[in-house]
Amino acid sequence: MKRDIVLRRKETLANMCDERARMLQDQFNVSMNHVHALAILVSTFHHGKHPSAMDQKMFGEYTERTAFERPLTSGVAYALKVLHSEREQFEKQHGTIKKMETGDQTLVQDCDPEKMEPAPIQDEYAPVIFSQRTVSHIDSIDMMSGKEDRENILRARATGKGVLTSPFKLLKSNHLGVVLTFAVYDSELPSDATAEQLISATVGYLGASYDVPSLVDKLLQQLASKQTIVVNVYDTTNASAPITMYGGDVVDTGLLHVSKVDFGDPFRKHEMHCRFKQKP
Ligand code: WA2
Repeated sequence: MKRDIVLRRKETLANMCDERARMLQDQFNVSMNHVHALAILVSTFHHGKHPSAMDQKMFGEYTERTAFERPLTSGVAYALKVLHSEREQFEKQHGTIKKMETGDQTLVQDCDPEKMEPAPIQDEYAPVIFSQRTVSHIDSIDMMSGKEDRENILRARATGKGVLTSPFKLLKSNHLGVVLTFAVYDSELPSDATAEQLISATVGYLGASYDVPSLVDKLLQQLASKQTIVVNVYDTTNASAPITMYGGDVVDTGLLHVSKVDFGDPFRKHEMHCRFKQKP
């Protein structure tokens, strides 16, 4: 009898956890597909037309009106690939390329574009030229001057796939988040293109940021399960050093169920951990 109850409890927890993990994965997948489509939009109307048929006003309006298509994202932006030899020309047209400040961004004045420093000399840069209003604070910032963004840009353009950062503190946010990046290429590339071909055909990077805690909260709230179970989401890419993406310190209440979450980047691994709030 007691064993039956324990078994039932275990099953209930597993079902609730798997359902939530699948919802999170599905919503992420939906928004990833739309971010991919935005990369094609920029390729078609900004790089595919001379002169460009796109500007900040159009990008801002379009991304605002289609925000419902990208659940869990806090904003999207487009950064241009600029070589050092092109910097002067670029800055004449778009203004100074700014360095990403990785200090205490909780202070709003630290993000004041007037007070931000020019990017130091590099081989190349990735300044943001178009942004959704919700992330307009990254306008003109060289995304290659941030460690996580830079790694994402390099991996996105060499693979041609959508890639994810590990969780890190986003600019102007107090939470951990992740960034999804798609490279934009100047020509249709063969499906067997080499990394070198992909890198040299790159013209820019379309990225989306995910403020994970607030967005996962919103998702779980819809399920009215907050009274019953406690959910944590981890980046387990480095199995011996998991990074918390969502949830607080764990309190051991006995049962634990682990559901896999696939965010579509085979380089990263994620798990959802679920526990009952109360001991039986
Ligand atoms: N977007 C928003 N907030 C951020 C951030 C970011 N990256 N990085 C740190 N805080 C334009 O991959 C190209 C977006 C980067 C894309």
